[in-house]
Amino acid sequence: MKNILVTGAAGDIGTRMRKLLKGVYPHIRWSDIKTPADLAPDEEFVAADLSKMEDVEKIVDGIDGIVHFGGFSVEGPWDTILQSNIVGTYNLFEAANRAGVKRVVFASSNHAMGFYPRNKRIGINMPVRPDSRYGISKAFGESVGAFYADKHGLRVTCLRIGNVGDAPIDQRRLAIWLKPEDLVQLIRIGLEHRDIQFEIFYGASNNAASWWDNSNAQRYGYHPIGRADDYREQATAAQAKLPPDPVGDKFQGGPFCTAEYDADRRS
Ligand code: 15L
Repeated sequence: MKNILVTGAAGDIGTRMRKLLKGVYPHIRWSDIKTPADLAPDEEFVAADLSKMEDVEKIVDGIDGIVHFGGFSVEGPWDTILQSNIVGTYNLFEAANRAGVKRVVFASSNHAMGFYPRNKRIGINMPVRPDSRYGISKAFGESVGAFYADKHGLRVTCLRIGNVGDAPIDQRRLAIWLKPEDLVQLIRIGLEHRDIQFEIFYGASNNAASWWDNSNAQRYGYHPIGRADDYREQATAAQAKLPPDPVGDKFQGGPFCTAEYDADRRS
């Protein structure tokens, strides 16, 4: 992989990856709808609105592999999710396929599975249970990826990312924390491992409290170095300051499950 495109360059994860992926590939083109504030002079940046196919065609030109973080990264109104994540992700895969791109790493999310209860260990062979319009868009993106892999031979890796940060910040994040360096490992497996055709990995570090079976990623050599348990005390203290959330505390997706929740009104 020589020429890499990374979308979502101005977002939180994109900003971290701009530092950590520097020098890993000979040429990285960064893209986002807005220019990152801290863009370095040696970084190639091309602005694109993913909902516009002509923009997407420009950014994928000459690219071997894509890491797709772009789009709307939390719950939002339907039209925002529709344009940024549904139309945008479709455009990305369609343009990539037409341009002869070989691989795509798609940033999916734990919110595609958010309505599984926390006491259930889940793997990659269980039906999606999105907790939000955002989660639906991530499940959609995984389906689009599978379609382009199966029908057109694109090599696709979907990362169901938990929470990327310097440390887990509450009880839920003790289970789903992803150390940025571990995300780099997962991206590199997706872009480089010769056996990848279509795979789903959980984007989580080595977390004792994890509710995900990530053996599929381990099969491809993933060895996370982050250990959420090293931060247990501070995460537990931070959790103690939060108000109880009877819905969110029960489900893996946490507050994404709570927002607009009224399933109990029928009982
Ligand atoms: C996500 O998918 C979001 O992009 C991020 O902002 C966090 O909310 C994360 O999930 C999470 O579940 O903590």
